[in-house]
Amino acid sequence: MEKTFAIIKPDAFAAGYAGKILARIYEEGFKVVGIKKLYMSKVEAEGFYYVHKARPFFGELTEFMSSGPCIVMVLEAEGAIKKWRDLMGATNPADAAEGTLRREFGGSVGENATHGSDAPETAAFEIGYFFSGLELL
Ligand code: 3AN
Repeated sequence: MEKTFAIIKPDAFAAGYAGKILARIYEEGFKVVGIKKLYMSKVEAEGFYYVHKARPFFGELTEFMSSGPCIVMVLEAEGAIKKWRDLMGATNPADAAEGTLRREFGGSVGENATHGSDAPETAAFEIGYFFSGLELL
């Protein structure tokens, strides 16, 4: 079993899509090992996205991620990292396949409803950034 880290981003949370996204998560067979709502500060968002700090959209991205509450989760399944990224769809909702979360709930490449880890090392970092071991029992 593999774990991945996921976010229902501020755009999707504010629009009231959290329930529908969680329903999809359960329908697809993920186990929700950790879940909480939080309102990230700019500094916390910058720490989370530090790998993107040289990218031109870093300021926009961290402003957006600290613009409102979100839901952070740890999801478990066989091949959870790829499985969750497949369910999310392409980064740009306009390119995302029919039936994916970003296609259904995303508005733009920046405000694209969900986040998911892209590799085992990033999943380990991202899970540890937001969750303690005790929260994942
Ligand atoms: P993904 O989240 O699909 O792995 P990345 O790693 O390329 O995509 O980008 C990280 C996050 O940065 C994305 N989720 C997206 O919200 C944001 N992002 C990517 N490209 C842009 C862009 N051109 N303008 C604004 N935000 C972007």
